[in-house]
Amino acid sequence: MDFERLEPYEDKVILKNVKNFELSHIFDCGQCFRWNRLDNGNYIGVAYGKVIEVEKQGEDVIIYNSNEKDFYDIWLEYFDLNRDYDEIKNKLREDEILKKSVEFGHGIRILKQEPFEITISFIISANNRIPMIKRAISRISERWGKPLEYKGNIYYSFPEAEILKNTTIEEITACGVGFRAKYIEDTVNKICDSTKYQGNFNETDYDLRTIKNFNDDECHKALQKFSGIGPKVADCIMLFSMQKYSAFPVDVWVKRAMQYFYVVPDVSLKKIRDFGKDKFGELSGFAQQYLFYYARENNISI
Ligand code: 8HG
Repeated sequence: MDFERLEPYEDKVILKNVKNFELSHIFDCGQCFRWNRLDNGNYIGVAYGKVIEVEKQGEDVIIYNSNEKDFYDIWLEYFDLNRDYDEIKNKLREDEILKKSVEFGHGIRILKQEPFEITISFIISANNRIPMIKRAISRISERWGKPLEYKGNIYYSFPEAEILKNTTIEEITACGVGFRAKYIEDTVNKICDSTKYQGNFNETDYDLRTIKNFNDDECHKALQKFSGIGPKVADCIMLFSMQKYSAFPVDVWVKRAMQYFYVVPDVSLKKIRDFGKDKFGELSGFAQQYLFYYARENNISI
C-alpha cells in the first residue's frame, strides 16, 4: 500500500504520507483525457460519475468533493493505491537503461479507469493528438453526459453506452472525432447488443465485462474484434481499464524511446511490441508508461 492512513472529513479526504504519487506524472503521462490542471497546480477531473479536485501538499494528497465512502468505493482502486510502486520501480530499475525514465516519471500510477469510456477514448486516440482527443471526449460528455456541479462550475460524466446508442454518426462527427465516428457507432452498437445477454450462456465476446475477465492475450484479441481497434489501441484499453499489465502499447513515442534507449532497429510496431513484452514481461505496461512519459515530455528524437 502506498499511503499510511486516511483522514476523512465532510467533503474531502486527506491521505497521509503517500508514496509514488505526483499529480503531473499521473495525469499528464498519456493514460487519461479528463483531467485538467489548475493555475495552483491542483487537478480537477471526472471519473465514475463524480467530479473531484486533487491536491498534493507535502507528502499528503487531498481529494476534494469526496468522502470516506467514495474513497473506499472508488478512489482507492482508481488510483491503484493498494499497489506498492517501489517494488515495481525497483524491478524495472534493474534495467540500467530504464532507470532514467523511471526516475523522471517516479510519481506515475496506472489508473483503473472505466472500460467503456476508455474504449471509446482510445478509438478516438488513433492517429490523433492528445489535445484534440481531450477536446472530442469533452464535447461528447457535455452533449450526452450527466451534469455535475462543483464550486459553481458544471462538469459532465462520460455518457453510458445506451445513451450513445441513440445518437447519429453526424452528431458524433460534430464532436470532432472525424472518420472515427463510424467506429464509435459500430462499437457502441456491439457493446449494447452484447449486454442484452448478460447472465446467459449466450454472452458474446463483445461484452466488456466478459472481455475484462479474459487472460491478457485473449483480451488483446477480443478487443480487436471491434472496428477501429488495432493492436496499439487494444493494448491501451487493456492496460488503462482492465488491469492487464503485460500490455505494451507502441505508438510513435514508445517506438522512438525504444530506438533511442535500446538501439532497436527501425522495425515494425509489432516487432517493437514483441521486443518490449519479452524484455519487461508482466511489468511491460508500467515500463511503457515511464518510457512514453519520458519520450513525450523530453520530445526525444532519434
Ligand atoms: O499512454 C499512452 N501510451 C502510448 N503508447 N500511446 C498513447 C498513450 N496515450 C496516448 O494518447 N497515446 C497515443 O499517442 C495516442 C496518440 O496516437 C499519440 C499521442 O502522442
